[in-house]
Amino acid sequence: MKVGIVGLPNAGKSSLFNALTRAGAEAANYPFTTIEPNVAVVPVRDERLEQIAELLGASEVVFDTISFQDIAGLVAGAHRGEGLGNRFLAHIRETDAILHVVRCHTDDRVVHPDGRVDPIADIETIETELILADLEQAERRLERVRRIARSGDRQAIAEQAWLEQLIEALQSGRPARSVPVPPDAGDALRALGPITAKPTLFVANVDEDVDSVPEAVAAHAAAQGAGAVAISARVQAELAELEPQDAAALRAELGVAESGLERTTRAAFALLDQIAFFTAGEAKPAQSWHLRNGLTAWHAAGEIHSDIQRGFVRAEVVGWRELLAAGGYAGAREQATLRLEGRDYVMRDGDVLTVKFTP
Ligand SMILES: Nc1nc2c(ncn2[C@@H]2O[C@H](COP(=O)(O)OP(=O)(O)O)[C@@H](O)[C@H]2O)c(=O)[nH]1
Ligand SMILES: [Mg+2]
Repeated sequence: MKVGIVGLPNAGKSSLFNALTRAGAEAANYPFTTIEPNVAVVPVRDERLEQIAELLGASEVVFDTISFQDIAGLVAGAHRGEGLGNRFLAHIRETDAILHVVRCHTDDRVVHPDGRVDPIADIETIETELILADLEQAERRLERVRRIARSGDRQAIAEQAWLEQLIEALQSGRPARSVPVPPDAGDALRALGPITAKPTLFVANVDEDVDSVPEAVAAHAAAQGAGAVAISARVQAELAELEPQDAAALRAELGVAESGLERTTRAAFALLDQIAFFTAGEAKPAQSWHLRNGLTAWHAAGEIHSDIQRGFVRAEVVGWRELLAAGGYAGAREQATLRLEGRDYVMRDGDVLTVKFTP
């Protein structure tokens, strides 16, 4: 899963990126990977998995990862190529979700590009750029699809109708997510990849002594069906630089919720409607995985390995709490909290899964 971090210059994107990256490095047993200076693959720490690993005597703990990209350079006029805008917009198009960092803190030592602190105006500046970028892309796509539609291709005809509606919406400032794709238009959404249809999480970069999302930002997010979390990017970045004990001491002193970053990563997963499941056994790695909510044991097997999915026979499933309560798999079997399930079993968040398969 790839998440792009956007926001105006000085909003706090790099601070958040650094905090997420270093915290991830700290949580992992292995070094995180930096693909490019602005891309980091971060393990998603999950205490449930740590408990399971300890209980079962796992050989190691392997957290699922999430990749963050710090996308700088988004300014008013980016869709026209201002400040290398087009290149940055191309990066955003490749992400699964967007973290939109909004400056809410009032530290006047940090320069604001427009010389004032106005979170809603800032959000609108960014959203306008994203909408205009989508508009340009949609118009280009429409030209191509029109030509195909003329030959009578049904799917192209449906896609053309959708694109025309979409263009109208974008022109009046509404995001692409407000125009659903008709089922007969095939993979039109993937073909276009509109930025304003991506799930978005607003990150309110608040003053150190604030722990809630400003009302106006919360209302804006809610109106869009987006999430919102509050964080002090600077405090989180500073904490992430410290040794764990020192960080804990500073946190206590500042009264900062330890879960600031975890809250953000978790919110990002919830935003994408993902659930976590685990695989674990004695002297084997304990691993966490993610899967779209509503998918089945068969899909979960595919996350682990395509061979396991192909040879799927049945699944043994137990909730993480029940597994802990029973003291292990044997106990869970006795208490009948460990169940045999078929391929169509719908996975639940926190399930511990063992797939029986024929190689
Ligand atoms: N007081 C305060 N300063 C912050 C906060 N977050 C970021 N900054 C400062 O604002 C400046 C710009 O932050 P940066 O993360 O580089 O912003 P970017 O341009 O969006 O990447 C830096 O000097 C940060 O230290 C915050 O929560 N509070
Ligand atoms: Mg930056």
